[in-house]
Amino acid sequence: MVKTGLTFSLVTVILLAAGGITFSAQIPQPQVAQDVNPPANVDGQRNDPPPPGAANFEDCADLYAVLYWTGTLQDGVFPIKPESSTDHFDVYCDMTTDGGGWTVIQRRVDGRLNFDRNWADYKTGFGWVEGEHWLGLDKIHTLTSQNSYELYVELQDWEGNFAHAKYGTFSIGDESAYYTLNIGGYSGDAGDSMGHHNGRKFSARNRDNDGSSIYNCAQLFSGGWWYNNCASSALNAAYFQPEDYHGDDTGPGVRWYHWKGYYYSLKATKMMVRPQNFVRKL
Ligand SMILES: [Ca+2]
Repeated sequence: MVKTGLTFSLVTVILLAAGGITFSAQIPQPQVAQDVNPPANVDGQRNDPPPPGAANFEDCADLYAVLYWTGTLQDGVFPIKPESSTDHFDVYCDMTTDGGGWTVIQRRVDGRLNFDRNWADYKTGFGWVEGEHWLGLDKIHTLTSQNSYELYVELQDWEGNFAHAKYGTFSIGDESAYYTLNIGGYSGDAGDSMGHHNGRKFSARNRDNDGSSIYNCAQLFSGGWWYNNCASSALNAAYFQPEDYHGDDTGPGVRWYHWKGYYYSLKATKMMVRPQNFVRKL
């Protein structure tokens, strides 16, 4: 009984500390997917309304403390609402990697989702929150402009190896600034393959804002990115099964140059963001 009382009072403190959360607010429950992706012919974003009484968590880090103190901490899909956003939207929360609290903004797992898309799709987002997904440049801007954020990039090759790159600084401009990338403070074991793209505008196949006067890099790589001339990283690029990929004979694939070189196409990628002050908040 003492333990239960203690737990409840801690929850109470957390809820009160979070501010603005009434006791009628529900603790969001993850929407557990049976499959990591829906069938390949389904292509659209979830647009479910938030659960009744859903509290306004501005990102997965904000949600982390409540799930932690209620003993319900797990990865999954949750509705969030950044400060300047008018609506809730679903995101995938990684609550386990490197201390958790990460809001996923990009994920590839098996190549079934087409990333060779125009500006409008990169702006609004596409795919499935629980599977292959691009959150959307407007939402990434909204997230990363409400606080100081860091970025975690997780990579997997076809031999079962993982590597990661962490950036202590990450934000992107708004559309009028072409979603310009601001990134720095690398650490990790994958090598710094996004530093080359710092300060670059975003490009998609119908919007060439890259640093090459010769190429349309987004068309060359078949995916949108903050291309320079052209890329030491390109995580939205054309996806290949290993039997279909033959190095520079095939062309660029899902690239992270400082880990695997220019002509290796990765199996899986995940990009996710978290406020820089996340650890200090707990
Ligand atoms: Ca160009």
